[in-house]
Amino acid sequence: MSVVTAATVAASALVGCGGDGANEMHVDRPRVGATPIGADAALYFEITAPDDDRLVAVDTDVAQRTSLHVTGSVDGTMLDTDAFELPAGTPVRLEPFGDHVMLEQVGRELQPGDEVTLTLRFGEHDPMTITADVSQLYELAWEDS
Ligand SMILES: [Cu+2]
Repeated sequence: MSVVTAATVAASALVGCGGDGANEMHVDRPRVGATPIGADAALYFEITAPDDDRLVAVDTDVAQRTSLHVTGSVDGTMLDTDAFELPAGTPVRLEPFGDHVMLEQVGRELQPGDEVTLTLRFGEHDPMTITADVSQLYELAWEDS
């Protein structure tokens, strides 16, 4: 009896480890604000890292360059940062009036309903390609979650 029990426990443990992408970066609701050609667009999402990591860069064809920005709490000034820290298992939210990725001088108008492809680059994890929905500015907040 005890042998059967041990085997059952071992099988359950294997299923628990293998499922649900435990080693994967998880990105929720990537979205970009609608922006006229030549202007700067903000990218927001929520990201959860499987292990301690940092987001160090974002690549995309739609912008001349990208920056990681933190928004100062006093006057709303946007400041460059080298990376966003991603503590293991902790959702990190980029959102209006907070941290965000700036897509600078977009090469085409970004209209609601468009999609933008981006590659996230990390300190440790492999690069990850995501697709962000272009949304009206008033749709960018997290109020529905
Ligand atoms: Cu910015």
